[in-house]
Amino acid sequence: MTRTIWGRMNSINVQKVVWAAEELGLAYTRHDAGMAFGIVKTPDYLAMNPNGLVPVLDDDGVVLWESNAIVRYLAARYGEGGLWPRDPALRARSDIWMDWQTTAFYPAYAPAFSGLVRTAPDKRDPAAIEASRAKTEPLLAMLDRHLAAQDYLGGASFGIGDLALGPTVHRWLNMPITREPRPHVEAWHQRIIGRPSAACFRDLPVT
Ligand SMILES: N[C@@H](CCC(=O)N[C@@H](CS)C(=O)NCC(=O)O)C(=O)O
Repeated sequence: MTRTIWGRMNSINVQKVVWAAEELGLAYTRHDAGMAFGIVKTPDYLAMNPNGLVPVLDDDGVVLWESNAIVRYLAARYGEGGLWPRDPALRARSDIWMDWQTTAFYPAYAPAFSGLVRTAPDKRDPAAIEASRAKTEPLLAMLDRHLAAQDYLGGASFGIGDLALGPTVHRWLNMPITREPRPHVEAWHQRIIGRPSAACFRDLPVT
């Protein structure tokens, strides 16, 4: 049995997958790939992921890409009754946040992140950064209201939604930007990064 993850650890999408493997107690080997590490446009890599992005998982011959699909696969295969609740309604309540991370939160916050963290000060576009901040805050307000009533995104237990959204919110809370106080989001963030499995990303610099 071999399990391999490709992807650099400063990618939130790689963090999701590595965190899921850690949470499930799975053994794996990780190879850096993407950005400065290259690899993602080589023929061998494109044969695994024609999209040419990280992460990729090879779970003993089951080769997958798209981070949320990988997290769902790992949870379904190795976390039945835990990360993958048997009740479809319970599962779906956490799953909602995986799609929300990809379709709502990520597009809103990404320009601010790439502007403030991955762009040299003299090349930054302050208007784009401010527009991104202004789009992200209402989403955090909504998240804060949701988390006022429950400890985890899907309800009373840590789940796939927390795994998928956690690294992005962790980044937001650790990047150099002015933020509105969000007490329930901040308490949830502390709760999820306090899990032993979160050691794989919580202390890494935001780069
Ligand atoms: N929807 C994809 C997005 C994958 C993606 O955008 N990956 C980025 C890193 S977060 C990437 O590969 N960037 C190019 C690179 O690292 O070379 C997923 O969730 O896996």
